[in-house]
Parts: sequence; structure tokens; C-alpha cells
Amino acid sequence: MPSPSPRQPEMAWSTQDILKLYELPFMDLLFRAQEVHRSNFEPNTVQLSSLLSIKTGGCPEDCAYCPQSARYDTGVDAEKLMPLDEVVAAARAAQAAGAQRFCMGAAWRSPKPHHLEAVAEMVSAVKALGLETCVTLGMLREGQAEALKQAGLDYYNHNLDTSPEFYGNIISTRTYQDRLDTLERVREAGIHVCCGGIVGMGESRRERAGLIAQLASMDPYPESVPINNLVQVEGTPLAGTEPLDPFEFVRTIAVARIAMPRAMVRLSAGREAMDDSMQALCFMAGANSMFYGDALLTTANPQVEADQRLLARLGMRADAGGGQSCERNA
Ligand code: SAM
Ligand code: DTB
Ligand code: SF4
Repeated sequence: MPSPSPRQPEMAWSTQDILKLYELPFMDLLFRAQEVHRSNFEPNTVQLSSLLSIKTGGCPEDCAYCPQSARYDTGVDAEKLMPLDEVVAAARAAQAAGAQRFCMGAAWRSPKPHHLEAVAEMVSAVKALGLETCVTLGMLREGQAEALKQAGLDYYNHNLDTSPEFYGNIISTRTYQDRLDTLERVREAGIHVCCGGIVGMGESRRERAGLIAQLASMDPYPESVPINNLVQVEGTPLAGTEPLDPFEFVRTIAVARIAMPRAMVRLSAGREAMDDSMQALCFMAGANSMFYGDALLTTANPQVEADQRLLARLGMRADAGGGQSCERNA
């Protein structure tokens, strides 16, 4: 794993620039995304990342998409933080099934000091297995990112979720600026930034473009960009939202790839509702990582065997770096 070092700013992307990409004919957009992808990554590879919910449910935040918010009746019960040995057992099992990266998620607004100590132990233990590590724990306070870095954390996931303009429709309990502040702490501590969003929440194309423009204009842009398609969960305010046109999701992957050429673009939540052809188009558009394993945090993900079959049919192979060249982040 190369150590993160700040890159020079490359290009400022406005929402208008990103919208122009979205408006290209589909084939032209995919062709451009493939060109960018192939000049930065070996194209027939995908990184397999497994997820574990180490602390489920009972979250005080009001994110309208989330089954783990205590405010919505979704059938997800609040649990305590998982013990270290269970986390390590899950990481070993994921690795044995072929995962190359392990992401641990907690339904917190922000971790308390004793939580952070426990998670730091988990990070060290998972890293010792030889897996790339990522955690997503909510907002970080002063000093917390440094403690995670010390424990050996590779990536911290904290999503912007959507554009600044649409954000108020989705979350009221933390601001966009709160998120940017946490991302700044992560960056300052020398941890790779994993930051993306969700589409299919009823936002407009301009708002999707606004999210990608925000991400691409971060200096430097995130090393890792998860693109989630909303998983609609009964009981959340977003259940019943008009689903996104599948091609619009593929376009979102393509514009993310073009605007952030060397980022890992992660085909994240929502694959359970996608057929194999759509997933193949997402890889064509530049996705080079996906969540692997039968569950996301609280919802289902495709079965491991189905994913193995899909990769075999496409002649794709698993690669820890998603096909990245050694110079990435150098
Ligand atoms: N509580 C922490 C936080 O919000 O920062 C970490 C866990 S949270 C579940 C991680 C991310 O999962 C969210 O930022 C959101 O982007 C994504 N997510 C949650 N529920 C989702 C859903 N129903 N569909 C798609 N993505 C979802
Ligand atoms: C991200 O962007 N997506 C993942 C991961 N980061 C933590 C989470 C998806 C959660 C989907 C809903 C659930 O399973 O609860
Ligand atoms: Fe809590 Fe994170 Fe879900 Fe928001 S997304 S309700 S902060 S677990």
C-alpha cells in the first residue's frame, strides 16, 4: 500500500462542466470513460471489498435513506459494538472468500473516545491479516483521525451523499460543512479519503452533477469514490421514491471516472437490484471496485457465487488495487 501524499490540483470541475458530460450521447460518454479508465488502470480487474456492520442501528441522525436511524421504524434493532474476536473472524472469512479490502461501519453520529479505542484495535487486527482497511464511523473530532492512522487505517469513508443544494432534503442533523470538516481531518492525518454519495433519492440530474463536481473539486480529489444507488428500505422517508433510470446510474459512474481519473470508483450499494448487463456497463464506465459478500450493512448484496460467475463470464479478475499502476498516489 503506497502511503498517501497530496497531489497537485488537476482541474476544477464546475457543475456545468459535469452536466455537459452527463448530456453526451450514452456511447460517447462510455467511450470517453473507457479511455480515461484504460489510461489509468488495467481494465479487466475489480477490487473486492467486504463490509461489516460493527455497530448496527439506533443512530440519532435523521438521514432519510438510512434504515439505521432510530427515528424510522425499519425493523433494524439497535445493537452494541461487536467484540474484537467476532470482527476478526468475519474479516478472516471475507478474506477466505476472496475479499481484498474490509470496511467496518458503525451507526454513530460520531464515535466516543472509548469507541475509538476499540475500533483502533479492530483496524490493527484486520490490517495484520493483510487486508486493506476502511472504517466509517461518522464525524470525527480533533485527534481521532490521528489515532486511527496510528492503528494502521488505510481509508476513512465519509460521504458527501449529495449536492449542497439537495442536501437539506435528506439530512437535518449535520451540515455539509460538518462533513467537509471531518474529511479535512482525515486528509490532514494522512489517511486516504473515501468519499462519494447516493443517487436515486429524487434528486435532479443537475444535483447529481453537483455532487460529482464537489467531489472532483476537492484538492486533492478522494482516492476512493463510492457511488451508491439508493436501497429503498420500508419505513425510511425515501421508501417509494421513483427509481433512477439504470442508464442514468451508469452515466454517474462514467462522469465520476472522467472527473476523477485515478480514483477507485466503487460500484457500491444497490447491486442487488441490478442485472448482470447493467453491472457490466458499470465496469465499462470505469467502476473498478465493488462490495463483495452476501450483506452490505443491514441490507442484502448479491451472493458471492453469483459475483464469481459474473466476473468469470466477463473475463474479469479480482485485483487488490482494482488494476491500478504502482505510481498511483506516489
Ligand atoms: N454513520 C456513519 C455515517 O453516516 O457517516 C457511517 C455509516 S453510514 C450507513 C455510511 C453510508 O452508507 C452513508 O453515508 C450512505 O452514503 C450509505 N447508505 C446508507 N443507507 C443507504 C441506503 N439505503 N442506500 C444507499 N446507501 C446508503
Ligand atoms: C458506502 O458508501 N456505502 C456502504 C459503505 N459506504 C459503508 C454502505 C451501504 C449501506 C447500504 C444500506 C445498508 O445495508 O444498511
Ligand atoms: Fe446514522 Fe450514518 Fe445512517 Fe445517517 S447514514 S442515520 S449517520 S448510520
